Amino acid sequence: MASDISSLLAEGRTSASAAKSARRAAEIAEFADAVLQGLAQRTRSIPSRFLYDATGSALFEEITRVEEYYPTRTETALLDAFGNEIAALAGDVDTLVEFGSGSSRKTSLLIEALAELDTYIPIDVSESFLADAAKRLEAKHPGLNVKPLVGDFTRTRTLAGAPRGERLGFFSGSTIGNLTHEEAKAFLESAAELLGAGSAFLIGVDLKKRLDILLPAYDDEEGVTAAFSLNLLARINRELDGDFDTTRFAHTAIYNDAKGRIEIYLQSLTDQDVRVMGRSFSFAKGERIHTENSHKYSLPEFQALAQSAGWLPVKAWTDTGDLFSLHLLRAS
Ligand code: AVJ
Repeated sequence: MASDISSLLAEGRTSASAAKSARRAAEIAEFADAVLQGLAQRTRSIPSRFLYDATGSALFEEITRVEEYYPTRTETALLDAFGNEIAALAGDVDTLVEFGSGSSRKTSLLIEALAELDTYIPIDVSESFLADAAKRLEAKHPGLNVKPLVGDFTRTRTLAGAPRGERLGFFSGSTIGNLTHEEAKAFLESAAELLGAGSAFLIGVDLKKRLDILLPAYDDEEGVTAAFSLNLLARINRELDGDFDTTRFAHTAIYNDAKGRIEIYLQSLTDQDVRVMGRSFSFAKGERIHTENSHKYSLPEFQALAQSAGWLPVKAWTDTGDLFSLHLLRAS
């Protein structure tokens, strides 16, 4: 009997870990496809989401603490200063839906301001990240119902089991800046559908600004941002049997004025051949791999984009230095 039970338990464990390694294998296959395809193009590029593995996410956390990187502390200060006004304009919000469970510090400030809140739904691809965030926020806000949703928030179509009532979406950190205008519009449309008519949406958006402030934010003195970028090559080495020499590539950030965005590249410092999964790729000195975009918006530019996607601007807040903005929108 006892051995039956323990063998059942062992089987359960095996199938759980089998599911986990199947997910892991699918993730690596997706990464492999993106890298092999991205490196074979004339203008080489790898989608920015692959920057955020465990190491990349930890390095991004580090970026948010460097002096030159103003977005995180500025957005946090805006939530601290205007949380009550935001909450009053958002209405009697019952359910807060967060797209990509962000830093719990910012979320906590918003939760504290929302007096009627009873349910918090963070949506994120990382199950472990979600579990962590859920635990912290449950401990910090007793009585709050935390219902994590595992998945890609750009593809989430239903909030299964979420209470009806007033909903507020939250998308912080100017993560929307990773998307092109077209992708951002599609995301905003799907968020309107997901949250429903009458819902509110609070979005953190980085502002256009002087290049002497903007460029150092993406190329800090300490080299944390460079390490974050170069981790993509290290990840290829780790997961795809690559042989990138990370000392022979340099992180570069430029501002593309026509597109209103920071563009991040890894630039080859020499002529060199690199192997990935048995395939060879030649780099000429100066040749680049495009790894990330970070779009910047003036207030009216973002309001126009939101309106084109079915959201009415309610109010926008900025800091005194005009570095960062918070937009409150309502689904029409
Ligand atoms: C996570 C997309 C908001 O664009 O500022 C920061 C990413 N990359 N430094 C940003 C990033 C390098 C960041 N977002």
